[in-house]
Amino acid sequence: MASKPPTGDPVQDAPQVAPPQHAAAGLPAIGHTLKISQQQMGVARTARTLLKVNQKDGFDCPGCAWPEGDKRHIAEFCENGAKAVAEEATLRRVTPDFFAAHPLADLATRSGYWLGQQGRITHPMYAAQGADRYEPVSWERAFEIIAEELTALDSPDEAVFYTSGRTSNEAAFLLQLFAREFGTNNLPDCSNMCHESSGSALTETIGIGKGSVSLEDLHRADLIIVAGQNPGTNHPRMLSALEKAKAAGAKIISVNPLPEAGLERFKNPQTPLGMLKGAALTDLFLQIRIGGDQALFRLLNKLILDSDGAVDERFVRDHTHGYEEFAAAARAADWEETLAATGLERGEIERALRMVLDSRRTIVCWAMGLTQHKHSVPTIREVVNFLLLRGNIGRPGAGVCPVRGHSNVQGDRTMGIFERPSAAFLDALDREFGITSPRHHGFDVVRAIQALRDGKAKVFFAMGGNFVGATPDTGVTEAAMRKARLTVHVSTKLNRSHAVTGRRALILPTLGRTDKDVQEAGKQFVTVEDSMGLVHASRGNLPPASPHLLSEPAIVARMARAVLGAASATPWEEFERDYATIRDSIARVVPGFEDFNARIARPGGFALPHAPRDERRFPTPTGKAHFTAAPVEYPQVPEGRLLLQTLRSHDQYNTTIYGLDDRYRGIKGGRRVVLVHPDDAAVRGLADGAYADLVSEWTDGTERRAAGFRVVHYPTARGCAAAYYPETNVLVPLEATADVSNTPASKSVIVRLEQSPPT
Ligand SMILES: Nc1nc2c(c(=O)[nH]1)N[C@H]1C(S)=C(S)[C@@H](COP(=O)(O)OP(=O)(O)OC[C@H]3O[C@@H](n4cnc5c(=O)[nH]c(N)nc54)[C@H](O)[C@@H]3O)O[C@H]1N2
Ligand SMILES: Nc1nc2c(c(=O)[nH]1)N[C@H]1C(S)=C(S)[C@@H](COP(=O)(O)OP(=O)(O)OC[C@H]3O[C@@H](n4cnc5c(=O)[nH]c(N)nc54)[C@H](O)[C@@H]3O)O[C@H]1N2
Ligand SMILES: [Mo]
Repeated sequence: MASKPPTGDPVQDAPQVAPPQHAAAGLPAIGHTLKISQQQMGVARTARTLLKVNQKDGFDCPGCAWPEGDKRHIAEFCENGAKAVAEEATLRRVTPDFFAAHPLADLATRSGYWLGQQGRITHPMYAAQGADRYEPVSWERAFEIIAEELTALDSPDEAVFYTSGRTSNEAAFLLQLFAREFGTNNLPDCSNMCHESSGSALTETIGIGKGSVSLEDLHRADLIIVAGQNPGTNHPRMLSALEKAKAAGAKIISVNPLPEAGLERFKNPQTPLGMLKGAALTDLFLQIRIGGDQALFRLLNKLILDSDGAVDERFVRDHTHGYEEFAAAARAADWEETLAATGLERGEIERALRMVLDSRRTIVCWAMGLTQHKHSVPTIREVVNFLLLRGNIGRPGAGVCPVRGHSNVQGDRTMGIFERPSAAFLDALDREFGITSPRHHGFDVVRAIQALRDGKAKVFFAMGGNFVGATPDTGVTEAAMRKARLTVHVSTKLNRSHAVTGRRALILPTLGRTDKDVQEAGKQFVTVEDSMGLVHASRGNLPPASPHLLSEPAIVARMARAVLGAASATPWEEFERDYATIRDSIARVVPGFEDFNARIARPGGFALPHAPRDERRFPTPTGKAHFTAAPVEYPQVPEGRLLLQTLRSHDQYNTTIYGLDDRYRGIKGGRRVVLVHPDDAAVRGLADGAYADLVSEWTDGTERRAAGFRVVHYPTARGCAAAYYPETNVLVPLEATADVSNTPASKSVIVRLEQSPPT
């Protein structure tokens, strides 16, 4: 049997602190996996479900987007994947009785942890204007309400359709089609807060916004640089790939303000020796200051240029553009400035350079530590410069590896979930469906919040996710959302976004990855694309959490019929009846999906084309890869302030909180902690265990406060601090975004710490 969810709230947040660990996975990980799984699912369901994760006949893990190798283990999942599965396959239920007992005002006082722990939502629910709680509503009525509000708008651009990255290709394709047929490109998605900076930088420089390496490339690399990423927690299966690469002789450089346990040593739970000893992963740890990466790569580029024979001149000549201008800028890189920006020592950078020059095949992997800064796009462009210099794109064992977050965030974008779609994509869509898609760009996440705030957007629809929980400037965002005429959330579980609603609000409960999906034409499967561009099928096998759930494709199809009515010639009914018909349309609209249904039937799926990787062809306007030469930037932190990064603990999936521990960092039983270097804490008179408010200071003179954080003396880089998201979203100003990509700069928030009495 599963155990009962927690009842008391606020859940006691009383962090206990031990020294950080130096290895990831191993036996404690297995024990923790089974404990959490059994609390949610009971013993039998745990076994039945976990054995299907990432198998060729099973479902895609709803955790991260790391690819599966071709040879699969019986247990092809990790501790955190298992937790993601347990969250979804839980036996706990949120029924209409629950909503009767918990008015909206009550839900609004609950923590995200408490809300999520209540279980799967079983019925469509509606909060009418002025109502104090949600009540059950029929699906027909729910779609009527959406149609009423959408058709009453002055312009289709007053509606916003958000997507979180778990949505299948099929559902994503239908949602963007519906939005465009309705008349708007307002399709913000979680990617806007995540890898948008990578997409922007890569599209401009190599012509495609996706990573260029496969798992085999990682296994073959001489040098892997992991910058701004914590795979031990967020992509645990990546550690197996790093272990394999090391066994074949690769070297690893970690670039991070924090010493992350997973990158230090990995105890592979799938091999007996691994369990016992574990493999050391990192050869060189560069403990960089937050935001110092562009300066680091710029200097490395100068040093490469200065080293005889280090530049791959033939590649540069035949395949690149803009070299001279870039080289001039790189030659001007300055040691002193770089040391100040990075906080590193000269000897460390020289060691890194030797490893770079010794490597014939180099891969750079990165995640949020590189993408969520004001200067993230130029930072990632500098990484591209670094790889181009030595010809490290478009050959085996080398390339760019942005490691994606949500399990289908990359696929959703491929399917057209994008506020700035290309004309070619829209032309193909219009041809297939006989529609005229709008050509003007739509709102991304931050612009959608601004539009809601300013009364320019009035209906908000979310395909999954937790919009108000995940976005910056919580106070501003929640007020903006409350101004909407209607908010609609297609969800599996409760979260903050269900408590902070527009005047009318709907919750549409849906099937998850683990649920069996049966439509008129029989049992259905969906497809997803992983971080390396492999597309494969995902089949749930559990009886759905409730008989009243609809699948995501069914919800979009029915919404479209209710809103567009007879005016639409799109076969929405057929799409709902048989998802293979959706794939037939995708095959005609999206390049790389030709013959989709036949190719997806092969076990393991297929790889999407990637011109730089496959043929060393760069689909940029010049047909070449572009060197770029932006000025070097790094955060300027005023005297007495710290640079705060907002990151994930080991027991959370974005805004879904599995538990209150962060095992590898030695934190237990609480999330309101701030990690500070002991010397920085001492200067402020903050003992380990003291409590402080975090006060962010923005350039317009405004301040934002998050109160009552336990100070933890921690070996982070000097001048830097770290605390968990989403609790710290309140500190990130809506206008603090990355240049070009407009991604919230949630990894570089200037804060001061004010000692506060313990709470
Ligand atoms: N279990 C679990 N898995 C997940 C998620 C989850 O929440 N839980 N989330 C998923 C999603 S959507 C995503 S996007 C990914 C996120 O995966 P990550 O990007 O690994 O997640 P974060 O916790 O944000 O960690 C950021 C890392 O970058 C480092 N860092 C911060 N600032 C800088 C900097 O300026 N320079 C450098 N070099 N490093 C820096 C931090 O110390 C930290 O190690 O994980 C995905 N997988
Ligand atoms: N300060 C700060 N803010 C950040 C970040 C950060 O590092 N720091 N990271 C950013 C990043 S990288 C991301 S990706 C975003 C994440 O933003 P989101 O994707 O919006 O947030 P999640 O917390 O992943 O969404 C969880 C909710 O998704 C719903 N859900 C789960 N599975 C399914 C499903 O199968 N179908 C449907 N319809 N719903 C489902 C559940 O109701 C659950 O409560 O947050 C961003 N915000
Ligand atoms: Mo993400």
